[in-house]
Amino acid sequence: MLLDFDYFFAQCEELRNPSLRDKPVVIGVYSGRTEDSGAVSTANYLARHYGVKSGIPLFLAKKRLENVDSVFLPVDYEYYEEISDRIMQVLNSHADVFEQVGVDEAYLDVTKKTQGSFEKAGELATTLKQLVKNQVGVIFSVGIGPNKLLAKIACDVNKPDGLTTVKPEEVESFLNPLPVDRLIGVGRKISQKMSDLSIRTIGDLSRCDVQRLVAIFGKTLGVYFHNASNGVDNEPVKETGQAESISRIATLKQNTRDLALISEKAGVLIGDIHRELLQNDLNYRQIGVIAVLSDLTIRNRSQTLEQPTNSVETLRDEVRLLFDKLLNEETSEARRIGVKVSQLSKNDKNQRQLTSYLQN
Ligand code: DCP
Ligand code: CA
Ligand code: CA
Repeated sequence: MLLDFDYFFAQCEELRNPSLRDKPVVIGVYSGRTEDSGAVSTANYLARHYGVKSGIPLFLAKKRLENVDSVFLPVDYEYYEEISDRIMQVLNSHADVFEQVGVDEAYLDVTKKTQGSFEKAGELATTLKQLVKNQVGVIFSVGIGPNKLLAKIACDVNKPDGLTTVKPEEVESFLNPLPVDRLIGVGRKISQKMSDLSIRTIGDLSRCDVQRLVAIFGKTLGVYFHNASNGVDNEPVKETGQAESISRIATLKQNTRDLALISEKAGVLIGDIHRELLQNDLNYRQIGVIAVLSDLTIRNRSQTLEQPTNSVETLRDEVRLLFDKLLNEETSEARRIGVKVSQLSKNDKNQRQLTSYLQN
């Protein structure tokens, strides 16, 4: 699911000053040149009724709100980030994988938590809306879909405070009637170009031959438009701030080819790595070792497991095998050795907590 906070900067201002709620509120980035030079950062939905929206010049917003009891405020990023952090903290623990995007959006992969049920995902979204409203006071919209692309588009179709679910069997009928510019990457220029080719809806685009799209837009964009218009997107939700890997390296007391000595040193590094995995609730799937040889050349070996794990025994066994292999394939002594785990993923133990939470 994708969560996008509604009219975010303006909503933050309403939060600290509730008397703004029944007035059009415009947040401006003032360039300082003249009193009204600059652009609208965002506006609340009341102001949007008057045609005020992100990106338009402030003087135009003033004109559109002439004779209306409205409020213009300068951006206060620090405050908005503080609110954003509080919301993200509430959301973070409720996903298998949590990915913050910018200040006011987050993707939550909830596939495992909901056992793949779109109904349960909908219930979870409702719960999260309630939690954030109670704990922070902010409303947001949610899109739920079989992938990031659909979650994002679904989120945009009903705002503010929306909740839109697109199940796999609904993808086609959901996407087809939408205008092409709902797809990320279709801006004014491209949408004009498509319109010249009589491609106006996502359905029109999906019926285009992929070779033709590649010929017109180039390989990357052409293939992307083809896939996106057909609802195909394989981008995984990536844990925010999660390290790609955890590694440790150390210098041996003396240069050696003795597997026992190397394994002993590696054991210390493995202990450190394992502690960090546990602290961050992470599993690893790939194990790598590195050796800096006596002539200072560097050698690597790695192994990918069938399943992610956080087992320290597996790590120890695999590291020993990898160093054994490396030594057998080299003639020099090792001078420094390193151990690395990668393909990290969140451990599932929150799953049970959430299931019981939903049942209570
Ligand atoms: N923003 C900005 N300038 C833009 C677009 C956005 O400064 N041209 C800022 C202000 C927004 C925030 O980024 O509050 C989030 O952008 P969104 O596009 O999500 O817009 P809003 O949250 O304001 O509105 P919506 O309810 O449509 O999500
Ligand atoms: Ca938003
Ligand atoms: Ca946004």
